[in-house]
Amino acid sequence: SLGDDVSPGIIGAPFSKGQPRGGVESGPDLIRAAGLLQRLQEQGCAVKDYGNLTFEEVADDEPVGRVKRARAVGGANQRLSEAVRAVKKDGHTSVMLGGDHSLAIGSIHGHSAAVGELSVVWVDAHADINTALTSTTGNIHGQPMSYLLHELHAKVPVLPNFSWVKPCVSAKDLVYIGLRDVDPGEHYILELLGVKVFSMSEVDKLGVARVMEETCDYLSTRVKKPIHLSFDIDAIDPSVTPATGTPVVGGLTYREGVYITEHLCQTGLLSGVDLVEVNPLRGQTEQDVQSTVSTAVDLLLGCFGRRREGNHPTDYRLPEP
Ligand code: Z70
Ligand code: MN
Ligand code: MN
Ligand code: MN
Repeated sequence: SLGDDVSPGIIGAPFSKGQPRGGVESGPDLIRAAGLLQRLQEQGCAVKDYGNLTFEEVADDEPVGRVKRARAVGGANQRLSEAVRAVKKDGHTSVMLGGDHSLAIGSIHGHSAAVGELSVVWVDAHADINTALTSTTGNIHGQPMSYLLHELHAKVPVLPNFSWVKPCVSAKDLVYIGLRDVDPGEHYILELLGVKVFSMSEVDKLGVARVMEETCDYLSTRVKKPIHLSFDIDAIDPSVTPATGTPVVGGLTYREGVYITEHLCQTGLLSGVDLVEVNPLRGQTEQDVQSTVSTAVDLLLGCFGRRREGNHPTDYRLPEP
């Protein structure tokens, strides 16, 4: 089966301080409890679970300008960056289970530290590219791409516990899919840098198959770089994945989400994955939480060779009568 040449290395990052709502730190354990590891093994993946990271409490983490909990976010991401780098050096495709989306700072930084230049596919309702100075909320989960892009380096102040962060992604190597809630400062940045964006309008216009073809054509016009997929569960429509901090109407269907992961898997270039912003405390019912978590699992299975037509083991033999 397709899964057997890729080996996911799973890191849990139970961290929520990039945004104000508790609950998102339960994401890693919930996604595991829904059977992620067993189901990856069943489809032929040699999966390794590195467990959950632990994060230091930070006393006196006072706002820096408008930015909230900078010291905690900086420290957690430094730890995550080292962990992702180690998982990549062990030969795995890194899988970071969040936690909130501020964790993409450490995940992408560590991935790039191990393998060099990356392509980044960011699937999200939001662009998460505010700088510390354009952000109106001060929540760092709305800012991670600003710390990672070379082109924004001069526009980003160095926050406490952020001095280790070095920009490692070029704007031409970034593609967004699923946007539908973009702040004015973010829209300005996207246009200024000429970032490739497939908002929900483009998904409607082109269909997801053409969006993925164009995404991969765009990213491979120069050299084929390893791909980092950063998937915010709020990219999917809240009718399917309601248990998340900031649901936005008009999102990707379950099938569009799964198709994105299948297509990226088939490139053979998928080298790191984030699955973030699953928050069980934001679901109204148990069914809300279950639907959100099982969608997260299915997106991850799609990243590692699951085919909807069915997978079969390579040693399958028909029973003789
Ligand atoms: C807004 C901000 C955001 C997720 C909200 C929202 C960002 N642009 N991201 N929920 N997952 O705060 O910067
Ligand atoms: Mn989002
Ligand atoms: Mn525009
Ligand atoms: Mn996000």
